[in-house]
Amino acid sequence: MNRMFRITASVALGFAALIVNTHPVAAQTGSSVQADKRTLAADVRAEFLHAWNGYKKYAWGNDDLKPLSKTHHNWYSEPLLMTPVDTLDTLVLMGLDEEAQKTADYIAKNLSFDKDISVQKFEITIRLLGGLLSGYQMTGDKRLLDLAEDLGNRLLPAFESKTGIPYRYINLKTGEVRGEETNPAEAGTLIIEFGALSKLTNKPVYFEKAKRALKAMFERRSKIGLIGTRINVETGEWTNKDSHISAEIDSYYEYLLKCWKLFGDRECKAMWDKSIPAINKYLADETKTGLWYGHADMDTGKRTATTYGALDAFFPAVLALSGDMKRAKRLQASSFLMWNKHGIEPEVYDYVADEVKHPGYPLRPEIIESAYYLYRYTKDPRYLEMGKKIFEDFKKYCRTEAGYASLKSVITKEKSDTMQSFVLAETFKYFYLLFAPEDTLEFEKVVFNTEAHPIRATWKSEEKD
Ligand code: DMJ
Repeated sequence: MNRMFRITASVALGFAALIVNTHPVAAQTGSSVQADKRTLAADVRAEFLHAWNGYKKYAWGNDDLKPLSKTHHNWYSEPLLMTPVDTLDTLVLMGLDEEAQKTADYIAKNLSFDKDISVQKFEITIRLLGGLLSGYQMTGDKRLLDLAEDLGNRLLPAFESKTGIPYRYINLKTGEVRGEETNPAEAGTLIIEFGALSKLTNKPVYFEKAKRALKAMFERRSKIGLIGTRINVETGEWTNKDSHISAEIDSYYEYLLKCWKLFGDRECKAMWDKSIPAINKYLADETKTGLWYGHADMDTGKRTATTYGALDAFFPAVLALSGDMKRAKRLQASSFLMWNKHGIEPEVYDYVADEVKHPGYPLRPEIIESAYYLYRYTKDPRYLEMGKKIFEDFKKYCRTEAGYASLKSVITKEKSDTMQSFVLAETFKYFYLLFAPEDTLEFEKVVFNTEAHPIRATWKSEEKD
């Protein structure tokens, strides 16, 4: 188990034992939240198990748990085991080795991609391809890599458009594509997974296709260096020119930077280096409450909206990873301000009007992901305090008898009947990693995909400076 990450089963189990016997380190640390770290990690792990066991009891073998009705939800006409695949590496990281072993066995025996269903390439890539690859790296179970390769091959025809920008949907059995209109996030958030697949199978084709798609998107940036929200994969024309770091664009930027970090690819670094000044010039917004990132027209740079939201909260992590700690810290402070307005962050918030625009909260991880990065880089206990407050609110408002439920409204706190797989893949993982001992995962040696699956470059990096 977990050979590639050098967290052997015994070390992981040793950690499990440590968090039961709490406190010897606590007395020496000074800060109270530092002292609480082990207790918090144990609490996160217990709550993760509560949600995972709810999925197992009421939804096993299906994609997601419906935490209020205690039933299940499948994305397509047949399940693709979204939750087990997305959760596997969290089980390993939490030292739940027996559970991880059983889950890996179940996936290997029951998951088949030979299905006549048209799937959303982006979601399948970040959740399933990413989950299978990190699961393989952590367990050494070759069956997971074989599944990943089969899936990668089935997704490849989606790249066959005139521009090289992939179609949004592809039939897993027939290879038939649809969805000519796509967005930068869906088209440009593929290279970690496809690139890692290339490196692990020694077949360059996956990396090449994903890189071509990323470049095709970058090359269509405006004269002032911004990209839009929607694009036609056949014509390469923008169909929506709203520019921002939010939904439909967000992880495109994340992957420009991470492509360089994981593969040492200098072209990716150059694309990031050329993109970030435009983001900071036209999208960054200084207000009396701090630093935010809003919306602007991609051609003129003119401000079109002063909204930020739960998804945008990934950006402090990316800024920190790029070395821009100053903006990262300031933006994280703004995310936390947004969180505290109602004790849970809304999907969309107008930072000038101080008004919630979209009140839902689907249990998103981004704010805690950023707290984790900032804590790892600064060791400043304020990020532990932040994580503790977020976790307490998360438990208070979202916990149900069967697991955790999204909120219809962060204002009324009314719940809705969904618990997406990213809750177990990302939200609980980042909470846990924030509080757990640092050697739980070698942060500096992995690159997380956008679904929080850590990928480690076990191959020789070719170019990195
Ligand atoms: C996840 O599937 C990924 O983090 C994606 O990049 C954005 N949306 C969800 C989590 O909010």
